[in-house]
Amino acid sequence: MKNILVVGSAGQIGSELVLDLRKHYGGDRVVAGIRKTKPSEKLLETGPCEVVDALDVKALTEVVDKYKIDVIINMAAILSGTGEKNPMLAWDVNMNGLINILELARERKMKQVLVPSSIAVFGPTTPIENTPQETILKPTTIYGVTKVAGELLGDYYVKKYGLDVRGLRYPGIISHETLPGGGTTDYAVAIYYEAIKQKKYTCFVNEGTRLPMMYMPDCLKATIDLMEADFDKLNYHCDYNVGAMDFTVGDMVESIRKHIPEFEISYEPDFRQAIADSWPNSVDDSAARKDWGWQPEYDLDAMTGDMLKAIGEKHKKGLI
Ligand code: AKB
Repeated sequence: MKNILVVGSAGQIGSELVLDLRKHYGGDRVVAGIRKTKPSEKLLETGPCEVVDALDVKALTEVVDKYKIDVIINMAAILSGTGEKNPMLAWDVNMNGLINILELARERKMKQVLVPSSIAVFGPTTPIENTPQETILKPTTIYGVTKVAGELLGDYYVKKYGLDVRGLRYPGIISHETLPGGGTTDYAVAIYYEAIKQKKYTCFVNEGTRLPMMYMPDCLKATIDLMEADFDKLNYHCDYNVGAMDFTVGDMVESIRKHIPEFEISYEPDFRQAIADSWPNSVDDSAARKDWGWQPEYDLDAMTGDMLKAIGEKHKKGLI
């Protein structure tokens, strides 16, 4: 049996991952680590919640010992947009937070650490279409720099200490439960909320911007599938490409108009356009498919139907 701590449980992925992990492993075996924000009712009702900041080693160690944690999932990160506004903060949270977790996992001989990476490891000189698993990693954002360093650091702990560290390169993640914060791909969530609320949206990247994206149910599946994969079958550790779908903003508009024909869009690209332009259009995830059976389920239209339904219900109840 595993005792899991999710650091960054209030975030877009963490908040849903904790609930999914609790279904798989049992509520009391999955501790939601929250830094400042008040945990949601769902998190509080389904299992333990503790204040955890990866930069506070003493408090982190106390929680790990209290719950006999042997698996840590580190979902705490400063994303690409916020990172460009505050590079030192991004370095501190993304690198010092990570090494604190890896060191504690090494000292306590933990079973596993999951360290998410991102398509932000790629840069303008990386092949843009069907980006290979092994390729040029020269990002132009501080977030990307920390993600490349994080992948290498995780791999180092695997080789040097025999610690089981794993990670996947998330594309933009789209969900309706918790809003993302500070990322470049946030437009792909905001567009659905504004389609329901205002029937119009001003997008901060242009119509032709194409990026790899994934719907949250696939993101949760990828994360848990990788956690469960047989270590001996892994040819990579902290850097698996995972694809699901890729589309332009224009494609999203078309998909939304199948449900809301009057939806209007305008474009005011800002500094995040250059970040989006430096990332791939699509990724080659054949290594993930081969090594641990990765298989996404959702395409753009299936996701759009689901997103609009869920956000529409929240809107009707006056929750947004
Ligand atoms: C971001 O946009 O910064 C993130 C990511 C792709 O890692 N969503």
